[in-house]
Amino acid sequence: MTTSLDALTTDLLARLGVGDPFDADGTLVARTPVDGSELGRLVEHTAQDVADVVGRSHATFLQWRTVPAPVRGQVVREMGELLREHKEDLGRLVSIEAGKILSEGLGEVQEMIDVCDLAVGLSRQLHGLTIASERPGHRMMEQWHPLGVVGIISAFNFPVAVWSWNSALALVCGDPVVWKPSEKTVLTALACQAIAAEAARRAGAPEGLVQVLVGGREVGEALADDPRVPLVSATGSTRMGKQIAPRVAARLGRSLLELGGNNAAVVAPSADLDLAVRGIVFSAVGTAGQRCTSLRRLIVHESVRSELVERLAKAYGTLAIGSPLEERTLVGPLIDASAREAFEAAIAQAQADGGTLVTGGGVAPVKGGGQYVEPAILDMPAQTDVVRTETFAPILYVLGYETLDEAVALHNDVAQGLSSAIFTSDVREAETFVSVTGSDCGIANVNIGTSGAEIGGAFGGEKETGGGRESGSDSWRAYMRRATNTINYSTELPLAQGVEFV
Ligand code: UN1
Repeated sequence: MTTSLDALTTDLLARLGVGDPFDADGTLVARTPVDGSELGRLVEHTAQDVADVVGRSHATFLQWRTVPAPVRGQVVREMGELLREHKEDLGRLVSIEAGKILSEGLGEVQEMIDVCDLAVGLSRQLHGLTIASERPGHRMMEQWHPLGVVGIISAFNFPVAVWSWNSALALVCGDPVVWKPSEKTVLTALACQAIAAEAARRAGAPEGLVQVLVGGREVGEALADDPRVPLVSATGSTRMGKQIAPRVAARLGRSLLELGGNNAAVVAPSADLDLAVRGIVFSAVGTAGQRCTSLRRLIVHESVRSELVERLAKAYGTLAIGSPLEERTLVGPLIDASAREAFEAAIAQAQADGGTLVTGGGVAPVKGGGQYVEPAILDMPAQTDVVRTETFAPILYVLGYETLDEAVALHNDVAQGLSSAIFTSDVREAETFVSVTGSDCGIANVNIGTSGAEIGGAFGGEKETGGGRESGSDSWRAYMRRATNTINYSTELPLAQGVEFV
């Protein structure tokens, strides 16, 4: 099938240094959610290919780990430079392949550039502690050493940024990466691989620091099972995490999990509603509700509930739904038909539970074969099972509360624990929400939405979100192994804990 999107994609891939990745005999069909059309077919890797790729990656590791960390940082610096040069092309490819609007596609590439900058700085700061020894003439210290091959499994919705959080850090930490992207976004992964290869060439680093595996579940499982991969960083649904984590654990490997969210915002009576409406609309509708940080539940004080719902419905009415490549569009397509079916089924269930559909909920009248829907708001009488389930689509459930304790209890009464927010002008409420008795999430914000985190903080969440932390702060430690060294520079051999022996 030939469409202009085909031609545009081919052109973008060429500019990004990918060449022609397609093979008519391939079993993996690359599609664009913009109109559902086929972009080309790719050959999938086998379990044997995974073993070969991991073997090559491990050989690269043995070399890469001896390169001083600040020198390793040069590859990531070149990656950041290349991403700046190719921001427009890669951002557009993300829009075509994942369906997010162009501004968000570009934002995703900016997120990659930001994390590269962070990692370059980190390459001179991968430090351990010196610790006072209880024994005379002894010193204790810790060193952080490269860990080994890092396996990355990523999702369609942030096809490039989440990979860069992992790979920019892994590379400076001395670890090559083997990456299994979502089958829905292989082309952007190949573009990143080409950029990483060029960065390595410019920095004079070894080849094969970043390798991509094309395929589905079998490929992911082979990667998770390989003992030469000490860390598997997996982003996706809780269901996927529950399949991958036990496999990695069975060989006592480590996993870094960033799984589902069911993010809520509390809106207090003192909230600045103008600001709240803007924050809520971006978090609930941005990326067509397909971020792990998307806002799915709104817990509103009864005194502002009807006014807020009315204002949100009005704001939803102004959102342009359509091709993500058109400048005025704010809501692009869902990734595929099964996402649209899940959207419809959740809305039907919420209504059966007594919810009132305030706005949206239907299929949007957009021409072509894409899965475009009208973002929905449902006013709910209670937090029923469907509200407690993450549906990866633009559905916002509204719940009411009377006391902050009640709001926090409702907030935390879900299986997931990724992101959260409170809109309030009351410092006591704000501090309570982010305190130990408040939100139980990995991310808790005040007067901003649940999505759109900066890379400087540690990103991730608790409970069924999986407990991992990626990107900023001290997340780099997950990609290294810590060695504790006790050094005796005396002529005696005192034993710790006062033990006497020979
Ligand atoms: C994701 O959806 O998996 O905080 C990542 C955000 C983005 C990252 C989302 N910076 O919304």
